[in-house]
Amino acid sequence: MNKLFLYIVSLLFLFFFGCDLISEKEDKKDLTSLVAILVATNSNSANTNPPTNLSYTGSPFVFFRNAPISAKVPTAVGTIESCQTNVTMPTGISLSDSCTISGTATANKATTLYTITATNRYGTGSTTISIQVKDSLCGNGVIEGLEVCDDNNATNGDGCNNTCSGA
Ligand SMILES: [Ca+2]
Repeated sequence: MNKLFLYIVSLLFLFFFGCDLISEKEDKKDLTSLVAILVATNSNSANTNPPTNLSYTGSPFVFFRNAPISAKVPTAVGTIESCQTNVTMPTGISLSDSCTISGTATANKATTLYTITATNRYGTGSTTISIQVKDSLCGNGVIEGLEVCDDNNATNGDGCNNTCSGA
């Protein structure tokens, strides 16, 4: 009788202890899921930043008339949803909703400061850049705008022609 009782108690003990082990495993699974959710939520919180630290590499910019520019893509901490400039961009140059500056300037314009303001639902961020639009000068020794070559002079037949468009 005692042996049977002990046997039953042992079985019950094993049963509950076993269940506890399984449920502990489940708890660990839940904890892992919870951690994953927390990490995901935390990384999403980066997207709740206003677009601060807005910055362009290369300012002050000098654009050459009639030469397409390489797109100027800014960096910012938060996502940029819309963009504005306090002064109209040079003719032919556009500012996209993501604050990318691109296009081909078609008219010269003296050096001008532009305050670019990026906006999203959480706030704004601004930076000031300088842009000048001018003609390239053939014969100054610097390859500018649409020039193919520039040999420091405007003499034909000496390797670079007088329009700097070739030999
Ligand atoms: Ca030149």
